[in-house]
Amino acid sequence: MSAPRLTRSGGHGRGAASVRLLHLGLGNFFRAHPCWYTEHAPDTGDWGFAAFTGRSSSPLVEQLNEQEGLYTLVSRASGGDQFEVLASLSRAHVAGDHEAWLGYFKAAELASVTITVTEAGYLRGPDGGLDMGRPEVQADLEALRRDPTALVRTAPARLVAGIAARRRANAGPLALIPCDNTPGNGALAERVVADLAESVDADLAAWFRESIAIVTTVVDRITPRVAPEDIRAVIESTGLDDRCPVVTEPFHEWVLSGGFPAGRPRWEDAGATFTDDVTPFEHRKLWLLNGAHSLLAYAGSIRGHTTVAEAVADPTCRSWVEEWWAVASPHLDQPDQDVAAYRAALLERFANDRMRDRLDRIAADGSQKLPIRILPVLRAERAAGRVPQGATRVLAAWVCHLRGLGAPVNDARADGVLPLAKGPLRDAVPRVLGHLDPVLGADAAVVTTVADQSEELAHTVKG
Ligand code: CS2
Repeated sequence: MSAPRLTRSGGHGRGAASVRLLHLGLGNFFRAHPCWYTEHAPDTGDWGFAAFTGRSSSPLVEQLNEQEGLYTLVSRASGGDQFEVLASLSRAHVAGDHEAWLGYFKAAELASVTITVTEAGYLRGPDGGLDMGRPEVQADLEALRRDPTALVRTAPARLVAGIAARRRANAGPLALIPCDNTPGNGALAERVVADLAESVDADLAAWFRESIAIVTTVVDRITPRVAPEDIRAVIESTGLDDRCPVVTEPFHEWVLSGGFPAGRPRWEDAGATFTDDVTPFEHRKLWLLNGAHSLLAYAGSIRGHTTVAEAVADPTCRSWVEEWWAVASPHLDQPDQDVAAYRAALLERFANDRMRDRLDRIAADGSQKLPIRILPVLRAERAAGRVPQGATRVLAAWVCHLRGLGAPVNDARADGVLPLAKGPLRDAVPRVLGHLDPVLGADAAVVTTVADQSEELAHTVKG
């Protein structure tokens, strides 16, 4: 007999809570993290999510709605899996359901909007503000000026459209909670939304500043892509046919700073940390976890590995991770023993070989990731007169990746960056580094070290 489909009406999970939380960027991370924290808050029954993808059609949205928002979270430890049905997602929508999007904003019960659109989704220009020169931003701006309820496509415009709808409905304040893995994500989201709101209507921008509380967060939970065998494992273990499970690690961290004028679930009782300043947590996570991830993604895939666990089991890659951590750790504002414990825990997380977290997932969008994961430490080291080999090696591995070694290039800025990496290595390195930061591209000591390490890395592979 075939397994019954996972659905609320089939008696699984619990009833859908009314929607008081809205999410932009429905994907695996959202389902493994904000949904998990909401599920584990003691008042979970009062807090349902409605979540939207950025796409006009999405098999995931269809599957989730067939399952009435339910899905299985597989928490994958090195010793075994735990299966849990999460029920905090009440409704899933495609991007084109714009009326529904505006409808949620108009409802006074809506308390928070969480966002995961990746750094690239904020469409920032070189000055950190919204890049008004992009055709898609211009198209959305014109549409909003013509009709604030018109269908718009970019994340900043969708947020502005929602905020305008809330203002017209006089539905009161709410919190905007970006959960993207980028420093100062609150200020970043605030800036691009304010820039667009200002261009649409100065009164709207003023209302946004008064009424929308901005929350800054640090999020952490490694969430690999789901493989077909994961779907089979869920059916075998739970006896339920779930077409869209999520696999994640047991570890999770959420640090938040900001106000919640319309209330929020008791996420602290699920383990979230509320603080005045997320910066120390942010640096620790972005530099130690994500910096090492990027190093493994490029250097590890060049050395023939497919997953993080395989790469970190390679003594050469592992020594490069330790070398990067030795450079980065003294710049953290935390007691040495805490940093040491965090590093030890990270090694265990990376070594979890049941996760199959693919390096090509992490290799994507290096042009966006390296400036926040590696460059702050590299700049601090240069200011102290040092050329930190542990940091330059990550850049060297990225240069090799752009030159065709290891994981395939998949980068939002590929058109700009790939041509720079072509040609003789010693000409390419200053161009690529200059794209990340003109000062670096002109720094002879860094350029020479990166070029030497790139040669060494390419040679290790051939040798
Ligand atoms: C990874 C992150 O994609 C990447 O570059 O480093 O997705 C990482 O798995 C998460 O930040 C973990 O919280």
